[in-house]
Amino acid sequence: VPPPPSTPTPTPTPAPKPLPVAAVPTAVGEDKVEPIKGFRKAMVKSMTLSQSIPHFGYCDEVDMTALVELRAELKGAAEQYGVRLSFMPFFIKAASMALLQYPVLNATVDDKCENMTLKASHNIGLAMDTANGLVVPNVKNVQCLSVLEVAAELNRLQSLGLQGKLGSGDLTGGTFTLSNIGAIGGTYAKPVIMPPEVAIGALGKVQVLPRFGATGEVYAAHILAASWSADHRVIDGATMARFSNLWKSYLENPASMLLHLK
Ligand code: CAO
Repeated sequence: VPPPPSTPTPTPTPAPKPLPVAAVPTAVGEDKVEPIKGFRKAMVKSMTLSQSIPHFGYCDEVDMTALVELRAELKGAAEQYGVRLSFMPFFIKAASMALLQYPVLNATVDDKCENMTLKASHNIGLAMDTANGLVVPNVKNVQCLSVLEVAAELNRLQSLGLQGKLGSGDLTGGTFTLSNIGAIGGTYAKPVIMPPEVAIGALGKVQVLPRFGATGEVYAAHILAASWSADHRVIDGATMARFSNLWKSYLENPASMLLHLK
């Protein structure tokens, strides 16, 4: 009699692992309803309004290597006047100088988008992260100010912003906005236009990255990414790109700003 066919013995399925037990039990708190008021309420209004604007986006990178050196040189000199010199005053002044060539970007449009006003003053707004949320004070008449004067004004606005003491004079009348989100982090952003303005730029964190020099050598470059948004009903992409090129050229070759400084 042949032996019965041998049946393979099934491998036992391992017992499931027990769920990890948290050493410290986490309490489930209560949901909290917060009224939307103050600066946040203002943001609801302006950002809802801006949703009706068709945004055109444009990004480029700026080699800040020369400007990083220049700022390091000038920082001490500014401190003698009690002024803290970050990159922002250069970004703002270069924007104003480029706006002189492209005034259509320093403009406002009316509610029905029937009229555009090219603004005589360059009141450059800067998005500011404060304890009370996002505020956008502006530096008035940047076209008439030196880089040092822009820096001093920026220091004043920043200190008022931190104390929650910015007044409506500083918060209204902006004509163009820059948002230095790179002070917190990040590279690219998608900035939202502050109506009735027509353009805004967001600046990323300056990063040290390898880039090629004029003769093909690799060097450690300080790179800033800039992301622009423009109101595509009234601004075409070519204008935004040309403005960005000029702004970038001032920052990449800060000595060239001297030629046009008044
Ligand atoms: N890349 C690298 N370093 C940066 C930088 C950047 N993009 N921006 C700022 N820094 C540096 C500054 O040069 C400064 O360095 P030092 O100590 O060596 O001088 C330091 O970081 C601190 O700068 P700061 O933030 O105090 O000053 P600032 O003039 O550069 O920026 C302000 C001022 C108000 C724009 C910024 O503090 C801020 O609030 N940014 C956030 C903006 C924001 O929230 N945007 C989102 C809007 S949409 O919700």
